[in-house]
Amino acid sequence: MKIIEAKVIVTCPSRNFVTLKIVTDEGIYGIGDATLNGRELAVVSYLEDHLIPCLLGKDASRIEDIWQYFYRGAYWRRGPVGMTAIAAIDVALWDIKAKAANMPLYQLLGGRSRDGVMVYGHANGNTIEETVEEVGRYIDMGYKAIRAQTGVPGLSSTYGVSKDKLFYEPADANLPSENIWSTTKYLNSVPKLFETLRDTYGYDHHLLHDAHHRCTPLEAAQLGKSLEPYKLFWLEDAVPAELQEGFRLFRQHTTTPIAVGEVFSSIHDCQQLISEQLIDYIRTTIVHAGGISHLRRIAHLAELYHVRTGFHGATDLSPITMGAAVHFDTWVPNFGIQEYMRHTEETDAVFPHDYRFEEGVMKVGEKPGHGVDIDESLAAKYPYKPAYLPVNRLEDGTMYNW
Ligand code: CS2
Ligand code: MG
Repeated sequence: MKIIEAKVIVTCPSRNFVTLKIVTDEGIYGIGDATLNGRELAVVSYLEDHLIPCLLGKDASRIEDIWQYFYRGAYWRRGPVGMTAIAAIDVALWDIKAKAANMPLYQLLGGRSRDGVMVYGHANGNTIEETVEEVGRYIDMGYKAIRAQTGVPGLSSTYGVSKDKLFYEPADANLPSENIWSTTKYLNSVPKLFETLRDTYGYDHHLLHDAHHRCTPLEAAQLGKSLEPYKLFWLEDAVPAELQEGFRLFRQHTTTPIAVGEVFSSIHDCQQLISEQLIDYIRTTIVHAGGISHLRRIAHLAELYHVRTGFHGATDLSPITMGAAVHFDTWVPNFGIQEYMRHTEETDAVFPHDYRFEEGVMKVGEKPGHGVDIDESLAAKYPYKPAYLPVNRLEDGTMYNW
């Protein structure tokens, strides 16, 4: 089965998405997500100028060999741009193989381990009262797990609090907008949010929180300890994880479960975190961590150390990634939870799919492949729009983590 065409489709229904479509000489095609929020065109060029010329003519059935060819062959290994490009090829080839076998992707991976995959939604508000109300809305929508983010008193903006409640898109300007941050103000306000949520709704629902890379290990330890009474499902991205051993200081002080990894692009970014059991959930995602072939390696390593999956699933990951992730989640033995930020109607129209949300879980479809397609003529109606993620400064002007 020869690859005779590979093209990159850039579209912007509500936000930018990059898609790779691979066509074979047997008329079967597959699609993969290549979206890297705020750096989309870097991946477009990496694919069009460097990978696609080497891809044409290859045997589409040789998924692993092609993955190794582009990983080892790049010489300059790892990193979000290269691994997102490789991921797009990998997912498109798995889509093709499953279609050729006439089976849904989860069957090709090893069959069902569960009927539905538990997902969590994003509730946010400018104040604790607004956020508590939003969490109630997600409970009414049937969610069993809800992430809660709220404004920080004294700060004009913060991560995770959006203008539009249901659809949070952080890439909000054609040049980076500047946010101001204070970890002290943040640490003083978060525990009150979860105390209020537990007082209001009790302990029947999972609550999650994303600290979005804003703490040092000691600050994360303080935060984790302060949240222990509220029994979070996880505290996410509390510390930037370049220094994996830094999580030892965080881990030793708190029993609040730890999740990290949405910005990771390979197993090497999390090997120590997993093997030293410094985390409970790994957040790597199909689109940014080398595709299904590499994510399987990460999930198998995690399984050895009691670490479960908790894949990233924000709106800047296309429905292709969501579809492939729900297949992966349906199979993977050490499944934890799947993030599910709803895409807009325009996005869903460009990417028709058969996964569906039912009473707090996501159900996978039975169509051959990952069950997601792209409507190219509709995609063409939404040209690329430059959009940057915000940057963050401390109150004294110091550049900080967004
Ligand atoms: C967030 C994301 O969903 C999450 O956990 O960390 O919204 C993240 O900010 C975006 O994906 C960045 O593009
Ligand atoms: Mg996050």
